[in-house]
Amino acid sequence: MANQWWQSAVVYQVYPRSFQDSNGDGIGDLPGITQRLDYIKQLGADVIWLNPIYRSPGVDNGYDISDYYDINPEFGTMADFDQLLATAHAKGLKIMMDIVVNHSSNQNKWFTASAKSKDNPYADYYIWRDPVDGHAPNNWGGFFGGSVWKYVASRDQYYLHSFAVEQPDLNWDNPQLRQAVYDMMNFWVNKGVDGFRLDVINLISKPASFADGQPEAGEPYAAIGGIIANGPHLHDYLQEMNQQVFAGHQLMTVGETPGATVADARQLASLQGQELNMVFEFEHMGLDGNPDPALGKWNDQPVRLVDLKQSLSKWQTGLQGAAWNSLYWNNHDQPRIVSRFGDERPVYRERSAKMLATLLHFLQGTPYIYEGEELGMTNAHFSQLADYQDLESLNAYHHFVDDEQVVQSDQMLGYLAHMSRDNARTPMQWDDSQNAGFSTATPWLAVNANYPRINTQLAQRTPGSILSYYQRLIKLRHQLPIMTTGDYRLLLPEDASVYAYMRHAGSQHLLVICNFTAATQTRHFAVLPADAHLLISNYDGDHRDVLRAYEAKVYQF
Ligand code: ISL
Ligand code: CA
Repeated sequence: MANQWWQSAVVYQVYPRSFQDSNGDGIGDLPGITQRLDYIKQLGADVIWLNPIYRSPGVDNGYDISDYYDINPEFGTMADFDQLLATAHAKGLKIMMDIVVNHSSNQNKWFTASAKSKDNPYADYYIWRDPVDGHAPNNWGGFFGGSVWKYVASRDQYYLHSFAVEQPDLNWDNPQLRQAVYDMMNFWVNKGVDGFRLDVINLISKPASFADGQPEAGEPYAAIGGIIANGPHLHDYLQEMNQQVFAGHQLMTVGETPGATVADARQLASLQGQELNMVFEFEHMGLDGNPDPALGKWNDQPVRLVDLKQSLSKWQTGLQGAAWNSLYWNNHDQPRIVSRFGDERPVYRERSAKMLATLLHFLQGTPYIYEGEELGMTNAHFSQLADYQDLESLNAYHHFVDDEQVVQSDQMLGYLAHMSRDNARTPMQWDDSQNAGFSTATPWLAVNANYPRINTQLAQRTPGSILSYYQRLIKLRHQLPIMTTGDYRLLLPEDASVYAYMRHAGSQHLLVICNFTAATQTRHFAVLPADAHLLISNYDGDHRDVLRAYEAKVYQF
């Protein structure tokens, strides 16, 4: 049995900038979210994860925080936040904050003070190094391209930034910085928030040595991700945070941990509860990356189903009984799943979206739904660079096309259309009115042109919609403990077209079968008793061994 509330919860992720604009400036905001809480409640979710809403210059859409104690004026005021939290709580919804403490904005007062001199109270809040032979201290390159080092004349030193230049990394080896972070988190706990999603939290402890790394062939810099993840004091710092912030509260905590392995997660998200409740792992999000490692995620090829099974199964069995999984297909950094692992063509979009939902929601762990996923929202299909806002996408284009000249412009635009983070960030599609009911003004990022046929109003009126299917899945999860806690066993590991697995709890079983192709497939499952009950399916009627295009079905016995 699940014994923690967050184990049987379902999370709905809201990207505030793109959810609902309430004051006609084209930017989603907190009052807009408050207006739409009933929609999330009707979906059946228990928790809302809010992407960062703090004061920020917005270089990385709020992941560059200039004041951790204040609200981004584009999103509203602290009173609007208090109202959102109180209204959510009154409806039985919890709110999880996104905490970004691997780095801050360079406009944070901690940083402006730190940059002034080597001897002020904030001097050691960031990671400063002397020049080496008049150059940057080493050859590390950041997540968003370029060197991780930026020179500041007032200190005659470089600071480290794993992401954009405007996102200096905080120095977690400084106990005062750590205390300042815990105090800030406690400010939000004392307001009554219900949990935290911790941005790139496995990067906070930097390695002892800052020696050069090995760049990929043809690249000027060594990618910092693999160098700084899982630093020597990561677990110490998280245990300290747990004691100083989480202990004694019924919070839900999830760490974003790019590059984390099963072994890492067993410690970070151990059921013993000394660090975090769960982590976001990225293995299944990296399977369709470019075969050329220098190009990283930029690719336009589909995932191989066998790889996907292998990866998800490794995490299911690897954490079973020891730690807790978070389950997701989408977030604000990933392309839309129906366009990525499903089939967005109009005849298959609904079936394949429901098939993917079935696969995910019957796994062990806590499911996360990203806004619009429950409608089967698709990739944006932007065709020119000017359509994009995301700095990762723009930097990558300039790096590979203009600077390195290793990718042709058309090819890179194809990669962006497949993988850009902006695919997830187009405004929520509420109805078929102008701007999809998101805003009365021109939205900050274009609305997907398909909103007249993909929107919540239409989904609510259409029996059998993807939305209604998500409602059913969530309801089932709340009713059937086996969905949360049952053991997982993969069937047909080498099958390139059908993903099938079982869940077991005592004498109860579930058999989950998903056809990942548009072709009819025939598979016989000897384990299935003749009188097994069909619990849910994305088709009417059941032909047992026959699987229609993107058919998904779950038997209970
Ligand atoms: O977005 C990615 C791949 O496209 C990742 O490399 C991402 O940068 C990484 O997972 C960290 O993401 C988080 O921190 C970033 C921020 O830009 C992302 O939106 C956030 O989810 C820096 O704060
Ligand atoms: Ca607004």
